[in-house]
Parts: sequence; C-alpha cells; structure tokens
Amino acid sequence: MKFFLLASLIGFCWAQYDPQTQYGRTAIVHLFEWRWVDIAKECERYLAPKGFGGVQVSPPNENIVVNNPSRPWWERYQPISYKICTRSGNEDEFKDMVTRCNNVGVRIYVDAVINHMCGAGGGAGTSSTCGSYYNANNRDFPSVPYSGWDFNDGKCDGEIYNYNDANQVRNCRLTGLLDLALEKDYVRTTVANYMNRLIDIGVAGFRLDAAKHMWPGDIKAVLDKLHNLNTRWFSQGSRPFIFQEVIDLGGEAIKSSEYFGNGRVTEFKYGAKLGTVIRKWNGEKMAYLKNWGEGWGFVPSDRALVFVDNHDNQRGHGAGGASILTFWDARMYKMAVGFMLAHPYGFTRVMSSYRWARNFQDGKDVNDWIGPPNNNGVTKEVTINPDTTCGNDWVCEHRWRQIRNMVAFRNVVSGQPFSNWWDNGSNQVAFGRGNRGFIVFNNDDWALSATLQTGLPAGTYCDVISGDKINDYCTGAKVNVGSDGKAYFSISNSAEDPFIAIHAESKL
Ligand code: AAO
Repeated sequence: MKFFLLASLIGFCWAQYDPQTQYGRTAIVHLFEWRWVDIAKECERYLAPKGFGGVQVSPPNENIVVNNPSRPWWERYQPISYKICTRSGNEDEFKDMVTRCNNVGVRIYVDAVINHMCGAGGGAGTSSTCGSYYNANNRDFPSVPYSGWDFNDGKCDGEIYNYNDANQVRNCRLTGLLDLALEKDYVRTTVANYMNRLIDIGVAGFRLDAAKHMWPGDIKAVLDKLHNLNTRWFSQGSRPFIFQEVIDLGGEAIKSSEYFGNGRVTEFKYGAKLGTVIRKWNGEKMAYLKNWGEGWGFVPSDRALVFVDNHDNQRGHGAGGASILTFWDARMYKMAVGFMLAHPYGFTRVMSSYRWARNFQDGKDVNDWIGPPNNNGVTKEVTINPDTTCGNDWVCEHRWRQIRNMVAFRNVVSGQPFSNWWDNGSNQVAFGRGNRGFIVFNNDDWALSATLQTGLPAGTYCDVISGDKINDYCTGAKVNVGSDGKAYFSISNSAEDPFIAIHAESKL
C-alpha cells in the first residue's frame, strides 16, 4: 500500500513532464509542415526502426489562407476553427497517422495554437483551409463558435509593444493576433474540448504555442480539463506531455519558471548559446561547455525541452538571433546537434526542415515567409532518394547519418551519468556517458591527437559519425579501446565532420 502510494505519487509528479515515449526512446523530431500521409509512412519506414521517440507536427486545426504573400508557413499560426483540416491533411488522414505511428511506438505531439485566432486585420469571408466562414472585424468565428465576448479587447485593444510589461504581453495582441480571453470558462472549455479530441485520437502531448502570452493559471485551468491518454497505446492514468513555448533569454518581465507547474518549457538559451560557442563568437570555446546545462543558467534539466534551432529562429523569427545554427551551416550544425544528443541535459527535439530560396537584403531574409515545397499551394510529397535522403526540397536533417546515429547514441546512453570530461583548454573536448558511450570534438584550427579515458569496456568500436556498424562491419573509422578504457583519437581540423562518437552498440 505504502509502495503503491509512493509509486502513484511519483507517477503523478512526473506526469506532464514525461514525454510518454516508448521505453528507451529519448528524442523527438519536428517534421515541420509535413503532410500527415508522409508522417505516417516516415514513422513506419524510418523513425521507428531508427529509435525516434515521437514527432511534433504542425498545427492540425483549420487556419486562415493567406494569399499575400502566397501561402506563407506562418498562416498555420492563425486559427479559424478547431476542425482538423489543413494543407497537411484532413481528419481521417490525421487519425490514420496517429494510429500508424503509435502502432510502431512513435508518438505524436500537436502544436496547439490556443492563445489567439487569426490577425485582427484578417478581414471576413471563407478564405480558410476548410472554407469555414469568419469575420475578424467583429470577432466572429461561428465554426468554433467564438464571438466578441471571447476575446481580450476589453482588457487591451492593441498590440504588445513592451515585453517588460507582463500584463501587456498576456492581454494584448501578439503581432496583431486576436487574443482569446482564456480567463473565461467558456474559452477554456472550448480549447480543452479541441485538445481532448486529439488526445482521444491518440496524441501523446502538446507544444503550447505562445505560452508566454497566456497566464500560467489560465493554462493550468485548461490542462486540468484534459483527459488521460488513450489506453489503446498508453498505460492507464497517463497524462499528456506538455511543453510550453516560453521565450526567456533573460531581461524581460516574464520568467519561464512561472510555467514549471504546467509542464516543461522551451529553453531558448540553449540553441543561442551553443551556436555562439560552436561559431567561436564572443570569445566562447567548447572547453567552457564542461558545466553545460544548469551551470549556464538554464532551467532545471527535467523542465527543459531543448533544440539547436526551431521553425522560427532558423529563418529569423522569434528569438535567438544570428548565432542560431541551422542546416544552412551543415558542418557546425552537425556538431551542435551531436553535442546536444550526447549531453544528458534536457529533453531533446531535432529539427527537420524544407529548403527555401533565401534572399538577404540588409542582413534580413526577405523570403522568411516562404511556405513548404508545393505545387500551386498543395504541399509536395516527401520523396525518398535511393541514398535515403529526401527529395522535393525536404531537408530531412533527421535522416543525416550523423544526426540519426546520435539519436541512437542518446538511446543507448540513456540514464548514464556525464563522465570523463576532457578538454585542451580550447575547442577540443570529449566526454562520456558512464560505460555506454563516448564522444570527441575538434573545433580548433589544428589537429586533435590524444589518448583519452573513454570509460568503455575494451574492444573495437565503430565511429557512428563517419559510418555505420552493419552486422559486424564498420563503414567508417574504427576506435580501439584498451583494457584500461583508454583509446587514441586523431581528428583533422579539416575533416568534414570533426567529431567521433562510439557507444556500447557500435562495438564490433
Ligand atoms: C504574421 C505576420 C505579421 C502579422 C500577423 C497577423 O508575420 O506581420 O501582424 O501575421 O496578421 C508566426 C510568425 C509571425 C506571424 C504569426 C501568425 O512568426 O510572423 O505573424 O505566425 O501568422 C514572439 C512570441 C513567440 C512567437 C514569436 C514568433 O513570444 O510566442 O514571437 N512564436 C510562436 C510561433 C510562431 C508564431 C506564433 C507564436 C504566433 O513559434 O511561429 O508566429 O502563433 C522577443 C520576445 C519574444 C518574441 C520575440 C519576437 O525576443 O522575447 O517573446 O517572440 O521578441 O517578437 C533578442 C531578445 C529576445 C527577443 C528577440 C527578438 O533575441 O533577446 O528576447 O531579440 O526581438
């Protein structure tokens, strides 16, 4: 009885912080703007066999159709109704995706846009992804339904200008978006009903878009109304995983710690700082990463959702600034993602993007709005090339060998302590995860040549950055670990991938 109480208490406390991934799966991927039919296939053909824990999907609910500019990615952050009906697919396709992904142990997390509806200047008509009528001028969204009573115009009839004023950030309009009155029980219930429909279909949790722009207590009131997860795939009493988009780089009125009670928060300092270190800006060096994590002023590890880049800051939206690394800087990007996946801090999310025609004018990409690869607004299929990369301008960073193999590394070392740190005082560093994995980086302008304590049992290991272990053969470099746990590493500073990673399951 005592044990049961304790167990249920622990279960309860961990609840909304637990990603609900299948045992041993430790990372998720954001398949930004993918269609549901492609995600279903990707779960079966790639994500499950490679050990990915889940997928963050683009907002599934009906959104405004923006034609000027032509169908930008950001139209999906302007809800018109909670019908599951977007350019990613319809409700049947969404259900099929959730079922097929769950059946192979891959979870689906929905990007929930519940702070607002479309922009105040969105006009009136049926320019929406399911053809629902709306009138932004008088706040009429009959397909929900919401009316003027359900918005915060009484509290603030204008924009957010001052991020040092918490009232303004939470009651006024984020870039003109009509701000829902989440203090009203009707609005809370309506939003919770939408999320419960998704939970009943089988989703495992939610990214709460613009959480910083909602009062933590209002979010809690919504979360308290949510169902437990579908017992077809989750154990009885499982709670939805919650990660809240709160941008807190310091120096503003709103602190991400205010949201810890509701779930995890996005730690935006992570990608901004890691990018600065790998770019060697501001005198930063990898040696300083020795106390990476809370030591750098980040939120506690068990409250953090971390990522190198996201769909906003990879194109200059949101926060993080110029230091953010993306697939456009592939060499540094792979190091950053490799470091993130090897390091025990936080729950990790990998970005998976599409390519667009960048056009920098005065340092700003004027094409930052361009939507997914499409034919006349219809999103293109994610095709797979013979070499396993993606076609049709889908970048599929999650399929890059270095990234995909580091997801596997993270699974293999899960639960193991951060150990055997080594650095040269500059940008050559190494660390292990107990006796299960070891990684070495050379981001200096000279070669690395060192014998290091790996903590691993003796044997020959396949470097999963330069190759793959296939049966008992290694297509990349090999590393010999002696009976004392030491191994010799040599990494040229001009290597395409100047890092090496070995783990228990890459042993030959
Ligand atoms: C579009 C048009 C607008 C139009 C609007 C309505 O672009 O011109 O007015 O429609 O018609 C996305 C796009 C928006 C788009 C919107 C709706 O990014 O451009 O507007 O869809 O279609 C803030 C929020 C954060 C938000 C981020 C973009 O706090 O929640 O802005 N991210 C989410 C989504 C995002 C989406 C929305 C929310 C809306 O991920 O895709 O918008 O659903 C400071 C604050 C941050 C703030 C940034 C940017 O950051 O701290 O909270 O993020 O400013 O305004 C340094 C500072 C850092 C600072 C940063 C930028 O790094 O350290 O703190 O500079 O100044």
